[in-house]
Amino acid sequence: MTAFPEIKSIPFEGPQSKNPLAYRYYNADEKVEGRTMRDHLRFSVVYWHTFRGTGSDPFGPGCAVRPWEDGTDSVENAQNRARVAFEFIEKLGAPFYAFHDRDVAPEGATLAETNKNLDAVVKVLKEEQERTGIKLLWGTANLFSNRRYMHGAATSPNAEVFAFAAAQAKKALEVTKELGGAGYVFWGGREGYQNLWNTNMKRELEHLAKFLHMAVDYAKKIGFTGQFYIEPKPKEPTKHQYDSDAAACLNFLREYDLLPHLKLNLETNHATLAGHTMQHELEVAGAAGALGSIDANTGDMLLGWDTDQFPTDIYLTTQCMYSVLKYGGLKTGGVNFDAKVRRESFEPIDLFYAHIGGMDAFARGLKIAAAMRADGQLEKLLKDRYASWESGVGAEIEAGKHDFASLEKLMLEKGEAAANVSGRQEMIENLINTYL
Ligand code: XUL
Ligand code: CO
Repeated sequence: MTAFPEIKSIPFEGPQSKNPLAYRYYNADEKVEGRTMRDHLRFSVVYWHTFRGTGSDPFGPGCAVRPWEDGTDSVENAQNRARVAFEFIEKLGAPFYAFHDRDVAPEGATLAETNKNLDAVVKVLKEEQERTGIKLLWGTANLFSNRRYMHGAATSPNAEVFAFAAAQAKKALEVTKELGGAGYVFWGGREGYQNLWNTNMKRELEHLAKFLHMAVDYAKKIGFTGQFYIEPKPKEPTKHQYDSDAAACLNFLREYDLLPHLKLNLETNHATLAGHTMQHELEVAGAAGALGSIDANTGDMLLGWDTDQFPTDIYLTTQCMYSVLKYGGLKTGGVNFDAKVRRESFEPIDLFYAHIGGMDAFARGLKIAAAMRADGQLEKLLKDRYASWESGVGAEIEAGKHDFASLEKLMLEKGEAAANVSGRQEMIENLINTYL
């Protein structure tokens, strides 16, 4: 049985190709800065959108055509879907995938039954990983869909909900380890608030930190050595999510001694919801040594919500890959397409078009970013802009040789600071366009 009989595999045909089912830029074995595109980009397909997305929205039910689904929530259907997922990822040629526990297997009536269902599907995932060589980029627990999590999971006012979430995360960690996952993600889910009158924020944040420490401790106990990530998002589903942006996450991690254990998984549409660019979020994380992984997607500038569209904007992917290269490349992380096809794109083949477009856009962004770095003009302009810090008083300040009094003395002697130099923003933006 094949779910995508019309596709053998997606070939690389080069920029001249007119074949919509071929890569024009993503050439897995091609080297950029001495490393293959496969290793730079570490593309990953998400299970939740690509295999569980139905195209439902607040105005109507799902309408996606998925012939392999039998319409039941059985373990058997989930196992079959897992095989279809691997057929898709293999034909696409992506090296990784990512999932939530509840994407892959149905919930049972009790926690024990749910864990049993999960084990039955994980068995198939493992077989398929071994058959195809596709690896798990990261696992995570869905701690937000079930009604028990209506007030949050680790930040719930109901202590038994915290306990249930801990049990669920424990199992998800075990499963991630079992599948050799390179990482494990915590996204806030409903960890936030709708109304501060009924919320003890300090207590909730302490509980969230405790939860993360328990995860770190348990990983150590079972020998899970994958990277932990926290994924910032400012709103949706709560009006204020505690992990609102990269800076808020870093502050939280630092405050509760978690910074050595977690890096950031940055998502483009979450950055825009936070009123930032993705480039901003990448720079904030990179500067703190916490750039971990990317949830690649894009929002729609005319819509204010998390539309999770596939990224096709070369300017955006260039910015992403420039920052990634600048901070030493993706290590345990990857370019994970946390993106869904539009409701109107209801056919299975649309899943291919969507991923091909995203992968080509990132491959192109990688090549452009590498060309910018090889050329060195931007780097030089940046260096020149800070030239005053290379010697004299700038170098002395950086070396800790000054205080307010000594700087006052210097400026009283000089009377005025040296003249400023133009920021050259327009010239630099024009320069960037020459590489595109
Ligand atoms: C939600 C979101 C999640 C996380 C994993 O907006 O991005 O899918 O990536 O829980
Ligand atoms: Co995400």
